[in-house]
Amino acid sequence: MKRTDLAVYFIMGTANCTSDPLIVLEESLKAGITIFQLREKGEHALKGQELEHFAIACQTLCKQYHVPFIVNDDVDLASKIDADGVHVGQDDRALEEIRTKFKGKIVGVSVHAREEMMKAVEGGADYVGIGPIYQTKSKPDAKKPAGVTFLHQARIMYPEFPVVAIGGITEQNASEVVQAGADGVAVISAICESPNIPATVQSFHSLSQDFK
Ligand code: 3NM
Repeated sequence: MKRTDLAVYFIMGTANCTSDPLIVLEESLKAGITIFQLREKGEHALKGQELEHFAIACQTLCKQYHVPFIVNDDVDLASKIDADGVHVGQDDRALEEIRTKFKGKIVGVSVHAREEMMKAVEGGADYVGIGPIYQTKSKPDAKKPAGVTFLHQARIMYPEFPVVAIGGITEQNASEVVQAGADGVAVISAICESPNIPATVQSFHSLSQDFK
């Protein structure tokens, strides 16, 4: 993958939307998000056939706009519907196993410290997600906000490796993470709760361009 693919990384599941999630996704795709991750979590999360149908509907929209479609955690679903990739955390299956299963696809890994970052890069990840940078209300079990210190170190350690920042990123604070070295921002609420999705996506885009 190219580092520019991470510029505006939209993450969403049905729990994150107050209106029709497919309409939110299409509006974001039209506005120019560069990559999309389906992250279906929470008490009322879709499961089984319903989840698969929803995932395929998201995937179909992403294909129309030539935007990579990534599935969070659910390696079996990603594989079954032939998603463009998977994103996994530190508690998910071993990276080596996933890398083998998703040959030629995008594999993203969440990392929080130097050792995790080294393991992800050596294990064949295509990109890493670093967070939470700021306080987030979208992930109840998120770690403590870490600010941009590690993000900045990660960029120094790996000048060319694709890195996206996540957690509490808004139009107001996004420039700080891009300045610290992120190739882009991964957001849930900034887009799901935006009163003007095209303007929000555009503001994230212009930041990544300013710092290139
Ligand atoms: N992962 P919002 S923070 C999905 O730190 C996710 O790894 C995180 O949502 C991590 O943009 C997070 O609304 C939630 O803060 C991001």
